[in-house]
Amino acid sequence: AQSTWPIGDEKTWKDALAADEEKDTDTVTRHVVHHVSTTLARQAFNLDDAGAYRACAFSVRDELIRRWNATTSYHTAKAPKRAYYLSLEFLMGRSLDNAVLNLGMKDMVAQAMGRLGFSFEDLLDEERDAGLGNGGLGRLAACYMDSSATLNLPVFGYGLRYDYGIFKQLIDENGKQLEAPDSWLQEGSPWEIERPDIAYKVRFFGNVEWNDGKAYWWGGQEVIAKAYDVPIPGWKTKNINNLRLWSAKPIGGFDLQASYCSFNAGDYEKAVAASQSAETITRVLYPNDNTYQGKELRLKQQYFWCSASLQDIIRRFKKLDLPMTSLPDFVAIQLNDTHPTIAMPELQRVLVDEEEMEFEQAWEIVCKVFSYTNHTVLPEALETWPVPLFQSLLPRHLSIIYDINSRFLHDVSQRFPGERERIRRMSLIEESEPKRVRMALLACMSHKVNGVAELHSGLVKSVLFKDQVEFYGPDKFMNVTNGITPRRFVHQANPELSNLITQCIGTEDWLKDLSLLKKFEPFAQNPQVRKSFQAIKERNKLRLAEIVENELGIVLDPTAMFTVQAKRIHEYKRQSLNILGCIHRYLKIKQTPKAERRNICPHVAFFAGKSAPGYYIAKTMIQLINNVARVVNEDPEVGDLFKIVFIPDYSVSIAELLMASRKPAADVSVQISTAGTEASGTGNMKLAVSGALLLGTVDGANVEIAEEAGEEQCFLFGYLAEDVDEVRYQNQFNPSPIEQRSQACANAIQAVRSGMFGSGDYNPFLDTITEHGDYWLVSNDFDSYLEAERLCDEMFMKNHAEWIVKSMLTTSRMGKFSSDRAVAQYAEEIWNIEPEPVPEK
Ligand code: T68
Repeated sequence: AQSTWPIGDEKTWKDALAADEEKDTDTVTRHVVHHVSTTLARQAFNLDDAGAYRACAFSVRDELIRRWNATTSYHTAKAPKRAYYLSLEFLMGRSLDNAVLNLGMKDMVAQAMGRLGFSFEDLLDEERDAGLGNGGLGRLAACYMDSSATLNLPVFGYGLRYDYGIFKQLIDENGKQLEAPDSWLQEGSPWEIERPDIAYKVRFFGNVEWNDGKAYWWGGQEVIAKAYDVPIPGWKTKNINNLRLWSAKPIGGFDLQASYCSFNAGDYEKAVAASQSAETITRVLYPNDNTYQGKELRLKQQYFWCSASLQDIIRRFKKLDLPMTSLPDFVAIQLNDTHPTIAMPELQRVLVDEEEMEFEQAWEIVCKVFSYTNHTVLPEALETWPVPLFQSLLPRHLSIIYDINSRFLHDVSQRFPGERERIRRMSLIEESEPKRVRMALLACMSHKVNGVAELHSGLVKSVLFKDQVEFYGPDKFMNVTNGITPRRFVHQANPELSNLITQCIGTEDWLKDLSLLKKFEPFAQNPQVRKSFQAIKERNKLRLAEIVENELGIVLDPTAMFTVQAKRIHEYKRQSLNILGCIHRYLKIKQTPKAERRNICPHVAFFAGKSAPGYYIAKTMIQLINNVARVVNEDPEVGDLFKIVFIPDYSVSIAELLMASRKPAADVSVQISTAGTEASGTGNMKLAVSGALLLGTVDGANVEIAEEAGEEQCFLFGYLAEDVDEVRYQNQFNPSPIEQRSQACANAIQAVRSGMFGSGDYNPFLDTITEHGDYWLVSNDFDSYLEAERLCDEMFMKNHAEWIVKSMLTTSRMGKFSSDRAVAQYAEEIWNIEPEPVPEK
């Protein structure tokens, strides 16, 4: 607790602090002007929107920091158990609108900016997205930070401060994806606070020496991890949590020690080069999702971040002056996928080598502290690091892993005597050439392992970690279905819908208790509210159509059915099925006699998403989508019946636009992964709360969305997860001709091969379906997909009143999918932490 007043006169301090806390439109206006003239060093006459945004952001940041200080001192004094969320990705998107909403300052700030001659809504568009993530996994981490703060939970995030976030996607004149660097820090970010006082050394390479049974790791390369803090405000609470991002710096600027003695050009240049090599560690986010690449620099990133975070966690714990054995009573660490698994042997190293604890006792503590979230069952995404790489980069950790493994395998062989095959499967070391460290099996030694949707968690137990469930027992393995923050994805993104809900149910509380959405359900029977709901959707669609026309020059019919598939481009996500379905639709329109065309439901198919730069097939799919779009959109015979729009450079902000809709606007949410491959999906939730009906496979969280909304509200199709293996086997070893699997699919593919959509080299992609066993079941699911679409069209066209009811029911029944619910579950079932609201003064 704060005991004595620091220096000077107590009254002076208190008056000044109190004055600083007063907030009204006048004070906000003054603060903004203050930042214009001092922080930006500019004058009113040359202030543009970009400058006004920055000044505004700096004044909001001041308020964030004030409250953040209060939370930090309160939590430091109270020292509750905390949870630490370790994620290599935090896909935060924009912060200004979210900050003013959460602080309850939106009207004030908007008025202040209005007085100064700026439209607040326009200023919001000046902000660059913080794109420190690839997709669902990174955005999930951001939603969980938002919810933790909202629930007053003492949760601290740790990640990396990449100089370059996810690349910017451009589409060239041939429809191909190009990548440009995302230098998001170019103008600096007002949302981070540099902490030169918080820095740790991290070692790589070097040697391990043994002395008296004790290990010493020395030499190699040392790098500094420097902290940058991002304050995380919660909805209508004084609590502000912290996200700490590490940036790599060379020791002592650049390695002066090496260049002091013989200060010649050669040494100096070497020192500069070494310093650059240190900074390389946090230069750029790896742009792959759901694949494992195995680059040395990636493992360096992982260890750098885990080592710095653990040093920080342990320093905080040590202030409590308690024995290390009580660490699990104060610290819970969540591993967001296997990326931070090296933190487990690292904590073991600290406990054994530095704190001189017994190996067994230390490992017990490690297992109690950690828990692990799995986000995929795809084998190509599972991290296994080559032993020689580990040996050179982290020699001490490798020896710890070997120690743990031999004790573990000893236990396994006691439990399952003589089962050599089982032991081989369960070993932390894969006996391949070279040998590899299986990170997921190491992460499974933590005390809780969870999947991210019911179906996925089931597969985690029955397929991926079957042996582990048999060994550890089923209690360790659980499900926490993902969620999304309703503040960003309903209230901010779809303000008109948010207001309608609030008006109807008479309170705003649903924004922090999303289960209250069910009170909106009866209004589906109220014609007046139905009309308003429909009008909001129509206005949102109209605005989206305007943006598409202005930005891409494609004219859309806003009354057409808008379908949206927005996510990373991946074979398992099957944008392939969607685009081949589009080709089928196009061919059918062309075959339909003119007089009968008015029976066709007008359609706009939206696609958005990036491909990993090295993922050839995914890039080919993007090219095909763009070239089919070009042909269809320019065909006068088609007119308003069908348009295809690829929105380039998908980001959190574009998601807000497409899914909910500051101008959003989907009628149909397209979630069509091969059953059993999409762990959860979260875009499906974002679209559903804004009333899009689900057109999807029985996969990931689609299952629970359909359960909640009622299957009558959804258009489900395709093979079930339990049947996929068999179909796949047939495709591979006993394939029927593609025409038999689906004539419509064969025709669509034939149209592409005929050159109808230009001369791009689509064959390697098409061959995966026709020649190489159609691993993702595109042809097998094709006809049932078309049938689901047909039902969907029919209802939209012939029974739009019913459609609106279904849409409202969907919105009302999505209460489960709040990230508040998900985080509360982690807090209670895994972390064992309690809310710690900062008391009112
Ligand atoms: C996603 N995973 C799942 N991974 O695909 C999605 N992977 O079903 C789920 O809803 C979401 O996680 C949240 O649980 C990813 O987004 C990655 O981005 C990724 C990044 C690096 C390495 C591997």
